[in-house]
Amino acid sequence: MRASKKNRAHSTKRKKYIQQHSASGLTPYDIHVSGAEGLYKESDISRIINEYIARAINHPRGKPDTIAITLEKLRRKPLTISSLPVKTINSRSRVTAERFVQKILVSAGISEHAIEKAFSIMQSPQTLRGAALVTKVSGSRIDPDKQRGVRVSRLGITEKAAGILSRNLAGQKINITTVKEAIILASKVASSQHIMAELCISDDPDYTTGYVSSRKYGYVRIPHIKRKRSKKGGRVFFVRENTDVEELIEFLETSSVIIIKIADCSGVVPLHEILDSNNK
Ligand code: WAQ
Ligand code: MG
Repeated sequence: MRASKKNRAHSTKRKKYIQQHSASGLTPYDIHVSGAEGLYKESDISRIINEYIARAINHPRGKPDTIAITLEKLRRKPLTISSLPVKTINSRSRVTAERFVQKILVSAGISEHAIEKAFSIMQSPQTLRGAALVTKVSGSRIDPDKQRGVRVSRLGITEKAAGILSRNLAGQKINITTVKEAIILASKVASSQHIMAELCISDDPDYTTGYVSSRKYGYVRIPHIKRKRSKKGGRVFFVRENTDVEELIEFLETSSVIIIKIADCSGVVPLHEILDSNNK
């Protein structure tokens, strides 16, 4: 599902674009409101579509004027993976949150320069619909469509694994869709050997917890990473310098991946314990 609304500041350019490209849906002059994707059984489709529509209509980023829904039959069996272990760091302000992000990313092999680049992409007033790909040392942005980014899709979780994940998250009082979907996405992303780490800040104005994830340290939740009421946010995937971009985008956007096994979910953990954990 993807929901958008017209950017009133660009209505003339938008009209022109539609005429020139005979586009009926999203143009570069629309504002991204919300999106969602998953792998589902046929018998669940109508329920999920209704849930997605309700979400799009009642989204805190505003009322969309276009909602597009695409359904697709899987052609191949999905690749099966484990979820990342989940932990929360005790950041109490934006300053400490950013410092923790910095420390974890540097320990995961990301350069200060690449981290600065990631923050500057997320500070931009135009939120992307997808994620930016930034090389881990030189900090270059390598995804081809700078207005869109790369949208991770074809990802899901089996019913059994979802039940276990919900139970684990409920133990930490964080069993909400936002967290579950983010863990599923981060786990697919981290399963790519091209990607060393991910930084995510929600674009929802009320949601101020973000995360840093990596195979090395798992999914680390970072409270207070953004100011309340800000609509800025985004995702950056830090990739190896010599990444084959086309191959990576193909994996993220079109290969189906499903979570069948759930890793630990711990509560609040101090930074040194996270840095000592080193899963792989
Ligand atoms: N693929 C790539 N990028 C995406 C995708 C996707 N499927 N979905 C969202 N993004 C990008 C896009 O730039 C959005 O602006 C940005 O991420 C934020 O998306 O454990 O809600 O859906 O408490 O607002 C983190 C949960 C929640 C932390 C993240 O992201 C926790 C969230 P949102
Ligand atoms: Mg959002």
